[in-house]
Amino acid sequence: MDPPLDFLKSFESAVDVIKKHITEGNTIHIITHNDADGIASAGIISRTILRSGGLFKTTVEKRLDDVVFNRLAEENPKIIVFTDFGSGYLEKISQSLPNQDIIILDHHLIIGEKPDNIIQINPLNHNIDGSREIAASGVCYLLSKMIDERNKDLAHLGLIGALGDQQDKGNQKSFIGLNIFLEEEAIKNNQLKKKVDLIFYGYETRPIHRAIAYTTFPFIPGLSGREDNCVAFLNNVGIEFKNKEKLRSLSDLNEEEKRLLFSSLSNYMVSQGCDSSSVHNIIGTVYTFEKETPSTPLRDGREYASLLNACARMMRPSIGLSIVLGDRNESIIEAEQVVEEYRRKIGTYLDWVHENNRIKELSNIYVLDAGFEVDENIIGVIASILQGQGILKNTKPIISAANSNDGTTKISARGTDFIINAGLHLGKIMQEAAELCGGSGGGHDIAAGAFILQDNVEDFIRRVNEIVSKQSVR
Ligand SMILES: [Mn+2]
Repeated sequence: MDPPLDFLKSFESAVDVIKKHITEGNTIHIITHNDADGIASAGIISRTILRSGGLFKTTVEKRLDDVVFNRLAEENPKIIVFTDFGSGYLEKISQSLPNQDIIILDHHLIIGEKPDNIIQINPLNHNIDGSREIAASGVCYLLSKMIDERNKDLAHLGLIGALGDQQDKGNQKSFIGLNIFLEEEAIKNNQLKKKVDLIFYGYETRPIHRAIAYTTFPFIPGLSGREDNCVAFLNNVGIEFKNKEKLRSLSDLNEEEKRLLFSSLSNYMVSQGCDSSSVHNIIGTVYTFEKETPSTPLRDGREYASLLNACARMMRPSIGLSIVLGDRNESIIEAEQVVEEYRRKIGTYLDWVHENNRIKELSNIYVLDAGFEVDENIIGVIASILQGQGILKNTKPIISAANSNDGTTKISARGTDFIINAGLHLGKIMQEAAELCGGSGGGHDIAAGAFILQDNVEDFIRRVNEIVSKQSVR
């Protein structure tokens, strides 16, 4: 399926503007969001400019606010490209940065009318579902290929954001919509191979117990992050994780062993209170990046996305950017250390949530108010994991909150297919509730966020609970 013509046409002015600035030798400033999609997006654009002989400067931001806009206005670059955010801040961007070319490459909720001095590429303007059918990295890939056809070898990188933003919403965790177009291009270029199997990271390359322990989505209580428990689990169900002295990977298991592993894991998850849909999530489409070295975390598309996310969330985005730009030396070693710390942090936070019974159930939402106990950069990941475990009811979204040291609170909201079908749009709910509390919010229907002042958290939660009951058509 090719991208619709009106969508492709919307890229033309951006292509011209970027080419012009490359030719004139101007440094192209890229500002991106601090998650896997943001890093992949900025990486694709940076690599495109680099290949075209241009200059770029890439910075990663948690959010767009006056601090960022004032700094950019002061630097006064000739061109700024916003990737994976921007559509929620059209008016602010236009007013704060009137003197330069502005390009926005985004797939989030568009708030307000687009001012004339901004070029915006957003699938939502073309009846394409930006939450499920293409991520910002996919938009960046399409732009990259239009700047130079030879960049079609970056198609697989365009899918990293889709995996990071959990757009694998098709049958057996496959892609839908325009992501399939990218997938086909990547397969044609021999960059990508797919198959349906157990979904644990490092399917071909990692010892089984480690593959299970290292996987963040789905997060299996007691096994994820716990190599020791995974070894005990395998011993218990009678699956040899060693063949003589060689550790076996999932691809070494025969069909019968795979079935045994699946049914044992399912039974275990059910005993832990997980629902059937989360159990099914351990099987899905595995995306292998064929040109990456088998022993590295970049070989598996989901693991690559998770690694970039870790770099972003642990405030080391430049490591992730170097990797997308092509560094396969120092950056990999550093990234693996960051991932290790990140995994440990997530485990500690989840233990804290469970031990202290921190999830409160209100009439229409679940609430996790973590105060200062969870890093604001990681609260969204925690909300996604809690939501994906299938222990909470799928009829209510989870709204999580973590305080920052600057007096604000980061809110992350995560929904389920059920509540989206019931008519909820979390991005719009975050926008409305945040505005009523003097903050700002937005995002996708199924995953969204907001920033508010710490004093307003209670008020905000109360309003969200109210708006959910109004918006829902249940
Ligand atoms: Mn995104």
